[in-house]
Amino acid sequence: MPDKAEIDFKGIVAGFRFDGEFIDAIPYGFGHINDTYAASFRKNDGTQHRYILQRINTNIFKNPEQLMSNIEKVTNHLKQKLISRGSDYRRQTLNLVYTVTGKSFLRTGDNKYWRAYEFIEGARTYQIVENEEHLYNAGNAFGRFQNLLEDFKADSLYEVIPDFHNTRKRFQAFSEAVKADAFGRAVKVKTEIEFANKRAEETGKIVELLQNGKLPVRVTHNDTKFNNVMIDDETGEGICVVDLDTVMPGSALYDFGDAIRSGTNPADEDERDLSKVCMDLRLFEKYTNGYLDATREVLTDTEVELLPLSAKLMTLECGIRFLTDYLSGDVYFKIHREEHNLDRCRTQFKMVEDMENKWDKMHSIVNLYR
Ligand code: ADP
Ligand code: GN1
Ligand code: MG
Repeated sequence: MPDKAEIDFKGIVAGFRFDGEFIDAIPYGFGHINDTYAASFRKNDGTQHRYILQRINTNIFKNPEQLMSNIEKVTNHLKQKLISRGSDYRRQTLNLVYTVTGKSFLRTGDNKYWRAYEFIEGARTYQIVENEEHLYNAGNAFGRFQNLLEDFKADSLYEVIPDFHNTRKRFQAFSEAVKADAFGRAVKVKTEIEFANKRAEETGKIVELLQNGKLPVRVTHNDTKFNNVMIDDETGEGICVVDLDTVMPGSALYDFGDAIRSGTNPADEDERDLSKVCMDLRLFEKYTNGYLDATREVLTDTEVELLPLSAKLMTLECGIRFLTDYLSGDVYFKIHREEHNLDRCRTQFKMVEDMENKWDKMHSIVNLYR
């Protein structure tokens, strides 16, 4: 996160159609990619309210205008669908706040890109699951999100990060990083490199089925971390899916797998005490039930059959990405301490191992829906 003092918030907020007088903007959330702030305003009647203000990470999203075009289209689609169902679109989808010139983003003089959303109050995101019903509800929310986008035209979206979940290509990039060993770190992570290498063959399994038409291409979220769904403070329901940067054509398996990776670990993603890290089967069951209760009629039998594999491959892929970034000098994911990416890699690999040990049980849970 950049030093707050360096940012001209007054100038930035003046560019948006915000209601009221700007009070302040404070860093918000725990994302690894963008810089997120909660911006507070005072209205004429004295009441205060907030907006989410985000600086888009243009090191990662090279074409923010295409990214914002995707988000605009997707949120408009979600809004229309929710309105037609009589649902509360102000809380069940992100709502962009436009700039004074009517754009979905503000480009500042220093060539930074900013966007804003209405703040969803009375709900929050969690880094780890505190209540297992939340995980059922998160699964259901991502499932409903998938359903609402069922009739959205995939080819109207830009592929903002090509091959985002192409696990095989992620493995190739990792192998290149090992070979280059630009920071002399490979020697420290021999065990992790070996762990990934042993599973190289498996990395192409989902991507190949998608490429040869055995799995359907759908519009998917692609970053279904548990902290990307807002949980209602009162009802505990998963009300709104956030973080739409990576909405692209993909596989429903990417979304399921990534959610299991993040939601079923009772510990933090960067926990150093690996004895605390596992893939909790009870949480797996909760998410699977929530997700399949919303999507079973939409998913093909092949998709359902491959749900456990997707959990393993998305977790392996994420671990490989953290390890690649560690080997490359921490250029992608924000880090807050030395070896942060290595710690994150280790939790992911521990989970992969745990899934391998619980393989049959994971299948038994999924098989109830087959
Ligand atoms: P990143 O891409 O960096 O992960 P997110 O878009 O996920 O950024 O936002 C970071 C956090 O901000 C989320 O985890 C959530 O807690 C909060 N957040 C995002 N959008 C909203 C919103 N519209 N209303 C309230 N909180 C939000
Ligand atoms: C990033 O933005 P955030 O923190 O929700 C990353 C995901 C990873 C995740 C790992 C655009 O997600 O792909 O799975 O970190 N997002 C991008 O925590 O690379
Ligand atoms: Mg996020």
